[in-house]
Amino acid sequence: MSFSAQASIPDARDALRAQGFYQFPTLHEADICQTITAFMDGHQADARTHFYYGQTEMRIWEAHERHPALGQFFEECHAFLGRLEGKADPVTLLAIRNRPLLAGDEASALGRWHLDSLRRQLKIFLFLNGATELSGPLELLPGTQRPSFKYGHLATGAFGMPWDFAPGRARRYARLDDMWVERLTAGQHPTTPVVCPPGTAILVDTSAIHRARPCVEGSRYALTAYYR
Ligand SMILES: O=C(O)CCC(=O)C(=O)O
Ligand SMILES: [Fe+2]
Repeated sequence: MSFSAQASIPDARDALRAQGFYQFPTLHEADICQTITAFMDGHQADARTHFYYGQTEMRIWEAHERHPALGQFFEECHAFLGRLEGKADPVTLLAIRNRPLLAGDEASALGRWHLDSLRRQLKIFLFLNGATELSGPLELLPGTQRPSFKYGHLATGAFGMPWDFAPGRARRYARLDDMWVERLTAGQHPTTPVVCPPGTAILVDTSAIHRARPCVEGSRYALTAYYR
């Protein structure tokens, strides 16, 4: 069965509002997940393929145009969001593969916590081979997507000063201070790493504080459906 087959719209709405994410109750078909990871491993890098963190992270953009199984997953995401939001305004599908950071590359483990935007923004992730504590799970701080949290911290300057929001300025919320986030996780907002079996999909409001935890062992293959 595919990931959205038994999803509940009221449950998704409640979870998004309270926690900032909703885990779909059904795993995506194992054979389709395997087809996609094999496709990613065989992919020849092109202009829309980017590498980060000493080549350990590969991002294949416009993934929905590259294989029927990827196109079908993206279509299913649109259908679910259409039911949830009354519309789906898709941007693109990313296929992302992470392998362990290189020995001694401490820099790539830092500066990862961020918000994608200050306003509510939805993404659907599919963890094709699941995720472990060590393979670089998505982590987020539940509740930090709430307007009361975001706008409260906007006033403290933690997400940037008013002049950071001028066009062309780096947005401070795109790279949060690690120590500041660690204090939040030690207090009211413990982090939730999405440790999960292969085929797990989740819907996330990426205006919550989140990051991909550094991969130190194994590998993580994921799809990310982007919406406006
Ligand atoms: O790949 C991940 O676990 C999260 C990456 C991220 O920050 C995002 O897609 O917004
Ligand atoms: Fe993000």
